[in-house]
Amino acid sequence: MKKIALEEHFGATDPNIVQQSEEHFTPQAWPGRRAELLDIHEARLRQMDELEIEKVILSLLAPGIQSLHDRTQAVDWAQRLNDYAADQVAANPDRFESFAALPMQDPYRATEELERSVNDLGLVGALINGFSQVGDEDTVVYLDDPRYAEFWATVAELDVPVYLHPRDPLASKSPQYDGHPWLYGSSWAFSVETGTHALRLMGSGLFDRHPNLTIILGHLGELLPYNIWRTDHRLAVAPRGLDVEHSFGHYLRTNFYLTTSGNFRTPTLLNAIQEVGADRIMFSADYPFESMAEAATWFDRVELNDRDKHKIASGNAQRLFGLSPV
Ligand code: GRE
Ligand code: ZN
Repeated sequence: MKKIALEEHFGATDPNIVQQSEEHFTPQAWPGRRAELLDIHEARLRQMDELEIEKVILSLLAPGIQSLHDRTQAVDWAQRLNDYAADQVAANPDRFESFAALPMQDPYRATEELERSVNDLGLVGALINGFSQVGDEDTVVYLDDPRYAEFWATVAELDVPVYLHPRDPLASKSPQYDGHPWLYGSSWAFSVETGTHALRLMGSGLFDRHPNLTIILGHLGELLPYNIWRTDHRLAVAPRGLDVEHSFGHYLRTNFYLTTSGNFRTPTLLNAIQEVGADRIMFSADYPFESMAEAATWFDRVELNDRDKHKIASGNAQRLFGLSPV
């Protein structure tokens, strides 16, 4: 089945950001993954052809710009990497689009860079890797912070989605993981961190101020579809100061889209469909951190009615990003 995929990462050596991903691989696996991150038009495209992935929306690897605590460096690298992304799309616009990377360390410059990326470079939205380190390594700022009020107003005005992508929490702020390094990364901490970040956005009233904002979450919703009923159920009894217009379940079904990136599990997909509906789920792989072939062969074999399967494969992404039919 023809598919669009939208959590598909690239790296670069100028500026040299690709090495950020090294910690996620064994020394044996790293050289191959590094090459896959740096490649766009060769092995990646060949696999897309084989697997009927007709279009890919590219994004920078994680944590990317979000960990560059020096503001000037964050702004400079984001600009250069977005220029690079736009050049890659221009080299094969039938098969590639890209999200922008944004220097959230400087809200004003991040807003400008989003406008430049969308209006001048033709990028389709932004992918933000969770909180940003600002000024020094230990200062973390989440996207519900009041400093981002203008940024979110601009996102709403431009009417582009923001992909909220995982990063690890800082070890200095995560005693719950002490002595258990296997809980970091994509096995567990990524999802807890990102699902919690999404709940912060909901609880901050962001979607009351901007009811048309669209946030995309990968990995079939970073644990949220499984637990959202309970979260609302308990908040109704003990709101602890929460003051928003709707339930979190409402925001999840209204302001979020979920992708299948890195979560090729049919019962989990069916649960997500039951919680948010097949209109809000989109195929993705999470290449090269995950296998494009595993993602595609799993999805192609999932037993689902044709209409919903087509929506998840490509129809929803086509509509959300205004893409031409694949
Ligand atoms: C990702 O970007 O999704 C990712 C990483 C590192 C390891 C696994 C993974 O950045 O899925
Ligand atoms: Zn990813």
